[in-house]
Amino acid sequence: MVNEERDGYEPSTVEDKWQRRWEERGTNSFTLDELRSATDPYYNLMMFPYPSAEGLHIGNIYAFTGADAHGRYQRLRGRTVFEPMGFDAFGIHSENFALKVGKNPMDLIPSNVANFTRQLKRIGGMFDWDHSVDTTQPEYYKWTQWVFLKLLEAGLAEQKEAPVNWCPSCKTVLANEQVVGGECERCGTPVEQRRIKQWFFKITKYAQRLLDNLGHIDWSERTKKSQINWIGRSEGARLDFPVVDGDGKETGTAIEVYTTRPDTVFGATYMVLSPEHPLVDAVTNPGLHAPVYAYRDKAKQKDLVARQKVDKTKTGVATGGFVLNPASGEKVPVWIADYVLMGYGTGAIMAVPGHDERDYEFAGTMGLEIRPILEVDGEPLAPGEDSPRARYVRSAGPGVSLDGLDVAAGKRAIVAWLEESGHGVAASNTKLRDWLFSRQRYWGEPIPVLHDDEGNTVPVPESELPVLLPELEDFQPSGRPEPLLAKATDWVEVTDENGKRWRRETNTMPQWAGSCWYYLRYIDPRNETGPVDPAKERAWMPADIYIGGAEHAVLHLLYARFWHKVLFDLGHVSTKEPFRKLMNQGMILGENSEKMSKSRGNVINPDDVVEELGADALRLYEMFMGPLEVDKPWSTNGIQGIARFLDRAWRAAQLTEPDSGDPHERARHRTIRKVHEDVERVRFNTAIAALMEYVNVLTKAETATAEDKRVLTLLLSPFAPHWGEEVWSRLGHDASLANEPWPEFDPELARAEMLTIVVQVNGKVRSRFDVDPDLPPDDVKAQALADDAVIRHLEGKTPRKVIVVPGRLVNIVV
Ligand code: ANZ
Repeated sequence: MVNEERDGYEPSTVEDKWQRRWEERGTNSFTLDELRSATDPYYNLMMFPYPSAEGLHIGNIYAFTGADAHGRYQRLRGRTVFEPMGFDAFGIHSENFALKVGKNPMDLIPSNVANFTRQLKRIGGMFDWDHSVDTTQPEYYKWTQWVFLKLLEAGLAEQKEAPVNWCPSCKTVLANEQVVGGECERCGTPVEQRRIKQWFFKITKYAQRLLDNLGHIDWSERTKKSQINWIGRSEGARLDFPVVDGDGKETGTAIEVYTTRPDTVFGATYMVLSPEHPLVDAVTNPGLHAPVYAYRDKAKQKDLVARQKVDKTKTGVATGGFVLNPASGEKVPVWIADYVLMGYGTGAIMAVPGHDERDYEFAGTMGLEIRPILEVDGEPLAPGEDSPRARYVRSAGPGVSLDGLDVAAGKRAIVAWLEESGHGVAASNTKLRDWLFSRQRYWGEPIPVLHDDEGNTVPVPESELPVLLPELEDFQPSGRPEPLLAKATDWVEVTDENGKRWRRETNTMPQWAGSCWYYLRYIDPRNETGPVDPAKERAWMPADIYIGGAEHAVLHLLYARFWHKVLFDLGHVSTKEPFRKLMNQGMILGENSEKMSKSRGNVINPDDVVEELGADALRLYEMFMGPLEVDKPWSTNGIQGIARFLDRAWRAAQLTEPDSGDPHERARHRTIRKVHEDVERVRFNTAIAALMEYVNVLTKAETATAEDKRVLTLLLSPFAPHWGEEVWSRLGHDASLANEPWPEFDPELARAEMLTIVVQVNGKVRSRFDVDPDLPPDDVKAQALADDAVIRHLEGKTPRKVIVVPGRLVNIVV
């Protein structure tokens, strides 16, 4: 293939050689002293991979290469860059694979890790292998268990029986975050609801801070939004509806509801209790016990997420009981329906079918009264609709009237009246639920607590950590909620020094545990006395940038922030947030923009690509495909073009000096400026395009100065590090280019020659001005429309069309 044309550039030998040298010279590893004393530290963190048996996929390589190019750039800029790598190896993926091949995951993981390490070294990442972690190693999970004990001590871990999501295919419970549209996030199986005693972390206590601190970190808007929505904070009121008997007399009990729209109380024509609500028995008319109980039993089997869907056909049954609407004094019927959940608000709602869509649908199905109480120009608002012009009607009762007010005023007035009259209080709520943390599978960290026969639970003393995961021969999940570890009877039974017998906790931690704090352990992975040395933690945290997949927005990223805040409160870390800046890379798609998958047969194997064209071609190609955050299709032609570009650049670095002067000075400074500005914004694709242009300039001239070669090599090196080192050494340097300074540009020399833009109004030339050739078309257009002569010729009319011909012309049609 292309090798004959390569003029001596032979990627496989060059790449092998430099990978060996980096390792021998410790180019990318830190000593302890360097770690402690770095004056300008830059913690370049990327989401660590789970080491599957298949090896790294091209998407992993994409994320890691983007992060690595960024890290290499920061290093050339003079920062001390820490770029660790590790393995997130507990969890159901590894366990299922182990079951499939009939081996213990303990025996499989090391070979997967070895294969991943080989591949990661092969792509030339600047990884500091002396600071690697593997979450399944006892010296690592000892500290994961330690964090669990800290949460327990702080009163943030509790065991309780509750309705939970059960995935019948994964044969374990799931956290709410793992249920997407009623299905298991991992395998797509509809989840079932079960009542089982489980471990929960009280993440809800941190909801407000998890929200508030989003304002202080530089994260993609998309991810922030996902967290805000997931936490789901709302403002409203809680109000009491007294229960009345058949004659309308108050029984002394009241049912409290949570509503975000207390102002719509005059439109509340019925009430709905969650089937699990504790007052269902008390309100149900004895004659209706049979249908009410039958409905309740059926609801138990449904999962919580499916129950909340707006478009789901609503079901429910009347209890025959009544409550009083506190504002209107009317008697309204009480129903039970599964669209109201026990775990949210108070588990009871005032139903306002005139304005709430779900209530509207339910009322329609059940023939209940629909009473809109907000109108615009005499027309009622539709359910779910909002308008600043809406005013209340039919909203007056003993003690309060909202008629004629707008919504903002109505909300204030009703809350004031509720509080004054004692019918209710202003209240807020969050959708976030406590984090269900235990799992019934084998391949996870044991939870370090002991239980006795009387139901007491005690932590395993810190000195006895880690609680080692026992080796189980048969770890096939049973499908019953009893955890697998219960089978390890020798391990489960413990006798303490007083002869008292205990049973070990047999639930394991979920796959999210190890990844909640690995970025701390990277800094100090061999520490035996604590999770991380405080001085090193202070030097390196928070991570300056965190690059990884967008799918972790409300799973890993929420959990890690929560653990970090707890560790901060307990004085174990010095920063409130773990990750200062977050970037999400896009996906690499198949050649036809479809997802890559084994079943489609369109998976690109990175080993094959590296074998054929070299790691640098792969790296450079992936970075050239487009902005890091965007999804983009793979192109075999594209990567071959990039391999040829590396050859051209190789030859350019060997061109002879010009006879005199510095003919490419301006082009060189322009290139430095463009590459610098683009790389700074993580716009690698346009930076690479600028380097291609520069290589064309040199190639055409058939000359290059030493300075041209120095600049080209350094600028290209973050993307093609092996190529860079080889060229650098051939230019006569002994030391690695990784510690060289990043080239600087002179703004005067970097200024591009200006282009003259002609502006036409209705086909006639009316003005001219000069612009920088890099000015985006929208800015050129804006400048044309702001031009004095143009404004005169527009005579106050609005242009119908503005056409920009880049670099030449703006045509305005009025
Ligand atoms: C009356 C009303 C009128 C409501 C209206 C909304 C619109 P967010 O905003 O998501 O927090 N609700 C309260 N508790 C519920 C539960 N346990 N299960 C299902 N729905 C529940 O939602 C708050 C609103 O969701 C509450 O405000 C309540 O309906 C409903 F025009 O009360 B609203």
